[in-house]
Amino acid sequence: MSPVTRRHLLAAGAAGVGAALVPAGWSAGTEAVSASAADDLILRYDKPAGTDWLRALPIGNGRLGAMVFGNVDAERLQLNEDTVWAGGPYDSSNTRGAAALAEIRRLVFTDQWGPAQNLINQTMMGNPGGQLAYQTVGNLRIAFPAGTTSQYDRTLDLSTATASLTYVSGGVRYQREVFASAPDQVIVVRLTADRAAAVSVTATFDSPQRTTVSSPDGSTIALDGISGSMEGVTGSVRFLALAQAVATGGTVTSSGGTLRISGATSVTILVSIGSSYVNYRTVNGDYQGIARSRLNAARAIAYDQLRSRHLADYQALFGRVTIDLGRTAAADQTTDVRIAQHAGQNDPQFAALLFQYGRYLLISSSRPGTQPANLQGIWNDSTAPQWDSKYTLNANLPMNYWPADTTNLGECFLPVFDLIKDLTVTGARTAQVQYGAGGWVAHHNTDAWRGSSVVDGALWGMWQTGGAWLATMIWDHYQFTGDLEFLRANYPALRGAAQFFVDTLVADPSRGYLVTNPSNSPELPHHADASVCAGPTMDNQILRDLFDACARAGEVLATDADLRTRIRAVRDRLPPMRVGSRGNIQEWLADWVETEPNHRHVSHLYGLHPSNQITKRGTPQLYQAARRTLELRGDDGTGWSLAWKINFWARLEDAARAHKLFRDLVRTDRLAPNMFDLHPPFQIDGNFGATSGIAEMLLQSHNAELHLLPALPDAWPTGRVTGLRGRGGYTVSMAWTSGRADEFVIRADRDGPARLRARLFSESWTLVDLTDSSTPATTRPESDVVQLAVRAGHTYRAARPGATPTPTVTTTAPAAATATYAVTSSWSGGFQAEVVVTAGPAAISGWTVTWTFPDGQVISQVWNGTHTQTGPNVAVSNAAYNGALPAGGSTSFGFIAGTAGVNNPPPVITCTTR
Ligand code: FUC
Repeated sequence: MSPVTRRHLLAAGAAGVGAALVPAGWSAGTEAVSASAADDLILRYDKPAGTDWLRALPIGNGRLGAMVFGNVDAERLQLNEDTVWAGGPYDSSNTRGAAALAEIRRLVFTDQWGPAQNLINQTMMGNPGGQLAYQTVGNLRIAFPAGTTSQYDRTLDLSTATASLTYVSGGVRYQREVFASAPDQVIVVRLTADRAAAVSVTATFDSPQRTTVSSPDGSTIALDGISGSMEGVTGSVRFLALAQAVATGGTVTSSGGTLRISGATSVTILVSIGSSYVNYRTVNGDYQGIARSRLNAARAIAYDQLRSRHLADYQALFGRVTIDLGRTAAADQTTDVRIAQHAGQNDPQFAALLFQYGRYLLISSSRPGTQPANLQGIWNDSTAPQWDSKYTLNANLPMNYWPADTTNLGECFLPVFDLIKDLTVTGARTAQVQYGAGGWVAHHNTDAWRGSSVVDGALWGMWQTGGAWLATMIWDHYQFTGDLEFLRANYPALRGAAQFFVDTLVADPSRGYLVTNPSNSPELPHHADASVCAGPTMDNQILRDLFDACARAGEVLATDADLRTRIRAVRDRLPPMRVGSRGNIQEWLADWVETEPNHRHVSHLYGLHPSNQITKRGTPQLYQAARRTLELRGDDGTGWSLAWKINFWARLEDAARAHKLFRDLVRTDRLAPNMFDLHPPFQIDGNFGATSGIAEMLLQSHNAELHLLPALPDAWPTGRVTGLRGRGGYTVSMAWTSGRADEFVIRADRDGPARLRARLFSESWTLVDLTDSSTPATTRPESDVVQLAVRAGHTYRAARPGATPTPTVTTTAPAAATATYAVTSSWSGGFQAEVVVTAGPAAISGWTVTWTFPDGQVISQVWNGTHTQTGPNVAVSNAAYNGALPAGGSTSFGFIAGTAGVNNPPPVITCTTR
């Protein structure tokens, strides 16, 4: 159940119908439901989504997704399963490509771009010439009796990954709660009321796909379908969605595809979906068996168990990072009002919410074994979505995964490496038949079938380094984890990506450099209607990273010494970056001026972010030129373009400008009411890019050092973050007051030298190894840099003298703490309770209270994971509970101090409730 504080119950307004979304922006009602600090990780609304998908709330377990509309009398769960894609396995490679390559290259090198593009369009396009779309499964619709309602409150709680709804109708308080469980692979819908026998609903499936509906048994409905045909490829992914009701009290029947529940006190509807997609070349999976076995397994588990298993799984990931950027009364408004009014308000907590929303969306759309998050994550209501809701490699897919390692969700990255592995097969064929080359190649898009050829026309698709960019992520991920097995398993993909370019780079006749030809600087014409070129700057930057990654991985794995020598020789002949006549980073080999000065792609700053080839201290001239490039391109852009620019400005260490770009993103034309980023239309890359950008403002590690608080804006004067990750294997927590660092707490995964850069080190500071209480020896290579030898498993604390320490080892502090517990208010069928925790000898902070109520429900709530308070009386946690008031019973809660997710299991403190 979602926590409903008494204040909400009193303040909630009447339900209405959500307004349709106008693409150029939307408006929020002005009346605001009052929220409280307790709800800081909650998206909250006082109206249903109506028919507006961008007001519905996303839930997901990586594979299954749903958009929950929260309409009082007509609930809609728009359903997705991440392998339901149009078409089926296909081989897109164009066998004519290799023969035409020499002539295409000649045309490009002699600046005959139009004829070159024509020839590419004739000989290099994949077959089909476009890729295939990710598609919806359909909808589960739940009809409730119509009636007048009041006290409507709709939420998405990021700390529990649960969409909830409550309202009062006919004197009865109704609750709805929906979550997608990863451990049990079902979507769980829970309907309750505070009066016995008050829940009566019917449920049906529908879909825009080719489907049939049925009632396989007396408590289940089914939707059996097959994905659509597209681009001449026959739809072949079969899917089965099942919904089964389990009721307490009342009756459940199912016939003719309609599920009827009447007179129940509570109902759990389990939604299970199976798909026949096995992998990119096999679609004969037992989709019905999968759907049924998941459902049968989940049915055997009590609702409370389903919920606590979901919470344990989700919170183990989500709880690794907490963030507090300060809070103002602006956070008391509903989420849509906060977005609509962001420009005129100081609402630092919204940055924390958007940051955590990105992490929530990644956990919900990308788990080990699932498909990677596509352009819309896993949430798509269409059979023909914009840009096919696939994987665009020239900006969007990489951006989706920028926050994966930095915000401590490394596991969520793994589906990308599976996709890369598939592309090493399909892309090897494309490399061979279209380039006569070894290794593998992927161009600017791919899909569930791992299409690797050129698509959409030369102007957009003739870009060779999509696979190369993906392959660089193998090395980057390894830098965070140090996982040798991972590196060994993925090294062949890295080597194959490099091999392709060793085989295909050609010497630029006028300059002598080795360059890609044909390629482009993504989607930007350098002359009218001409984007095709040789050796665009972005390609050269990506290839430097790829060759370095491959060579260094080969070294670490002690393999391929000869190849390494060749790769390094090729690398040294790549064109260097150049400063153009306008003081900018040149985007092409020639100093051309882009045809669209404000184009959304700023590809040639790949070298600034995500790469590290342009740095403030290492390449000061290029750094200045990168600044100038961004000034020339301007701040405006699509959602993802703004998000990338937050990262760029963070890397330039310009906190004010990074924050300005963040604010530009929080506008009604760039953020939907449900906080989905708008290109427009909805594209999830902007969400992930924003989360990454905020992480980059707080911690950077791209330059063989941890740079702590490199771009902290004035707008977040006092705050705290825990659990960020840095390359080299560091987990970092930081606290600051009035713009000045109080402390950094750094845990090292591995032995080695650590370089720490921070303004703090130019002032006075202390450093201690918290694990053995020693004072590490340090050197000061620069005035703001401290260097020390760190040991695996040790935690180090650098602090401003006098700053209150945050305990990081938490097994003793909570045990020494005491707590008192009291019911502070009650209402029909529920109550609100309060706990006051008193620290032991040491002050404690950064704590979580998990409430476990007598019927086994776990409510992880209030300032869960984010509230930080220091001092002897640590503070109060409130929880609301809708259920029978326990009379004199015993209620327990777990208490965690320190960094959530890093702690040992919390001790359980038992209190008497009355
Ligand atoms: C690239 C971008 C577009 C859009 C699409 C999915 O083509 O240039 O802006 O994000 O991918």
